[in-house]
Amino acid sequence: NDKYDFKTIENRWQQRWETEKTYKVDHRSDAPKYYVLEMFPYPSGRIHMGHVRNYSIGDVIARYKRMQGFNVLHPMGWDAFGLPAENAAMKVGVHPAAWTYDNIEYMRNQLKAMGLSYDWDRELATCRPEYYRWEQQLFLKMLEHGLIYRKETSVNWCDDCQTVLAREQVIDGTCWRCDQAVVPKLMHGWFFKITDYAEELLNDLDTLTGWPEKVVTMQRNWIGKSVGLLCDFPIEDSDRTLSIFTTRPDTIFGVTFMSLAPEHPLITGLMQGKPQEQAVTAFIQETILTKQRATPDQELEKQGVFTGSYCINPFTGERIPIYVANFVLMEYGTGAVMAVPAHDQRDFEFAQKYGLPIKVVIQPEGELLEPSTMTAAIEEPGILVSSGEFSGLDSQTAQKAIIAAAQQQGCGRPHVTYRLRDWGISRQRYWGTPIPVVHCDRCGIVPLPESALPILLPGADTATGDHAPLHQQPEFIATVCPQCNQSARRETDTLDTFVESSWYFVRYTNPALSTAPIDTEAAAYWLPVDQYIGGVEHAILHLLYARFFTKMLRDLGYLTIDEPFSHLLTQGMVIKDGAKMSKSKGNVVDPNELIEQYGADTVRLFSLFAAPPERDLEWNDQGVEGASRFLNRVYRLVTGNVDCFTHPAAINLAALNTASRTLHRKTHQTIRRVTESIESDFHFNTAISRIMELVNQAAATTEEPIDQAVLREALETVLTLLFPMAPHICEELWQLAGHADLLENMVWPAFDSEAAKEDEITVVVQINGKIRSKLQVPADTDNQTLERLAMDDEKIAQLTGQNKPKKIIVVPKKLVNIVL
Ligand code: ANZ
Ligand code: ZN
Repeated sequence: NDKYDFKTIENRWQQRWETEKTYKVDHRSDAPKYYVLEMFPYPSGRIHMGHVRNYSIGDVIARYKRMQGFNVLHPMGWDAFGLPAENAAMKVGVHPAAWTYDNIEYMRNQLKAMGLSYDWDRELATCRPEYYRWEQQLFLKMLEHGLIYRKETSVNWCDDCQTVLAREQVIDGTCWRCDQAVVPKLMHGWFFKITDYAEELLNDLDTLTGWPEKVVTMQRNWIGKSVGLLCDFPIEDSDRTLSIFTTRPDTIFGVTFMSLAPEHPLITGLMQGKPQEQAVTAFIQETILTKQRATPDQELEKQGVFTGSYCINPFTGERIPIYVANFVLMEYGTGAVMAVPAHDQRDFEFAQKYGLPIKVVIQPEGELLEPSTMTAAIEEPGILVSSGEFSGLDSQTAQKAIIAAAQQQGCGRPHVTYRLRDWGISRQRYWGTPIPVVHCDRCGIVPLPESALPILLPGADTATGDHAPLHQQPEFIATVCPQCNQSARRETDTLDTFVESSWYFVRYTNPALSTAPIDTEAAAYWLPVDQYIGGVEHAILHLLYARFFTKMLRDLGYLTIDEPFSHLLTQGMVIKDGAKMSKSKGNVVDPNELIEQYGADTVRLFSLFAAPPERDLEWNDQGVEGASRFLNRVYRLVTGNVDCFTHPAAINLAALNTASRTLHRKTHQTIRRVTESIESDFHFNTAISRIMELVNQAAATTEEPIDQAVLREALETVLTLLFPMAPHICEELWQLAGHADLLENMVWPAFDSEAAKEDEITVVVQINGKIRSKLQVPADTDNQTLERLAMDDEKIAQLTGQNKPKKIIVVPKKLVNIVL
């Protein structure tokens, strides 16, 4: 009886999987396909417990589906561009490329030590020219199809470092590196027209029935569709109009002022020559600066200033003062708001602060609103008052009527707005995909021909030399215009790294293809991803961008699907001592040390057993010990009973003693329950509990001897069901048991429903202590069911008639006594 030597066992099988390329797959197959994908990691240095959990879940699904006869695509790669590499380069003085490739090397070995069933031939790293050159080609295709444009936006600029700073690099308004004050700077940037797809991205959320409802809702809110009225207010003493967007046209008679975004283009004209001009200019500068420094979700105190101009409400003819306000966004609607302080809380606070009138035009049921006593806006719909011909209508009817009236008067029209903005993809960084265009003084912006690709990142191939942002690299910049052959400048922006992760799952379907970005045939076979697994922190941006890319690639002729991921599993965090595991909290458990100490199978098993995948996993050291003890137990059980495997597998049911029948039943019940637990939301934790129960039963000492065929069936079942979770030990024991075939190639067992059925027992039914009937029921019938069955019994029903029982006493598995 040998000891469970996980090190030797795991090494042996990992080597074999590697040399035999066990998990290599091809799309030319008659088998049904299954594509399981875990969000690929950023090569930060080492894997952490979150990775372990994520990949263990994915690996169980991959192995389970393979055993069910699917042709399973399970790839792995590296989301390898990004800022941390540049930061590390600065901190420890290595080239970002060297840092990244070293990390990939190290982390790949860590993943291999976990025994994950990836098709390693498909491994990709987004920082390799073999990947990003195709991204550059897709960029050119999108440009050609009008899906990309350039516009000027304000960025955070450090004059000292001559660089654009990301939000997180601005600390209290100063540069994180040199402490210089950050200034706003207008700069041209590239944008993807994701808003062209806003409506489809919204509507198709309804088809994502395999996604967590929470994630669907987050996406819906992010897209943020609003339906309302676009209305023009004529500006006094001018031939121009001020256009506003409102979702509450029913409140238009309650407008008492206008609020413009500080960036609104009409402001200059409105304040010109007015005594307010200086104050307005100062306010605008101040506001733009504060906004830039605030974090995106920071709530700013409402502030504003009067421009000195008025416009006219087209419905009432009233003069409306025009203000500039810090809470109005230029990028939403028209950048101008008709303010209704009685019915909008922001406007209410603004009106109170600046002493502006409040006019009630919606009456909620039962109370009469009086502006002077209101403490907050009443935002609920109601009945219109003081609204001319529309008074008396309810909000909903009035909205339609007012939109129609505006249309008729020619001052407005129905309008739909989205919160979703176009996707700014320009980064002024080194470690990213160069954008393949040149700037020519004669020809303007000229896209490079495909034959010029890839535009290599300078110095990345040798991992030496300059890794400053490209706009600081004159040798990179100098080029010739492909159109006029005269000297020109290369674009120096690189792509947002979210672009790489928007289509990597497509490239996995044929990552080696050297003639096109996408193998349409392979993609048609493998896509969509059947199961995607990753952290909920990617619930909005990454998933939205990937969905956008899928639709866009479909329209460009590369794909035939509308949605990339049919099922999504967002796994919970790994926490320790009540907090997320992180370096800064100092509560990190290193997976490597655990694998060294306990083996990969134990670590996998623990991470699957400790919690259902969608919930947070609370780390505890005893849990790992427990998983280890269990695998040792399985090892002893199988090695101690190898003789049973020489016994023929056929079971002679009629000849079984009670103990053998019980084990046979338990085996089939376990197959049923484990399969159900996996099928229903991948609840591996309950699946593992069931397997543990079967192991207990198989190891239990019994009075009568266990039939050898039954024992063999039980042990083989344990190994087969446990294989997806702890593949090394199961495969090893399968071989020890003398099997010629690999467990790897076994089919997931089907359960025999006849065998899984509990034995029937007889339960006596009494009325007032006298036996009146008998029930034949499964032995595991619970008390409540027994009561119900007793009351429903024909004889009992006759005898009790209309009498309600005073009491029902149940003696489990024996009798039911009804007291009348
Ligand atoms: C008048 C009004 C009266 C409004 C009322 C609301 C309540 P959602 O639903 O999020 O789309 N708004 C429009 N453009 C804006 C901008 N650029 N920045 C800030 N606020 C803006 O919000 C639409 C409402 O937000 C619009 O309807 C407008 O205020 C405001 F009792 O118009 B409402
Ligand atoms: Zn030119």
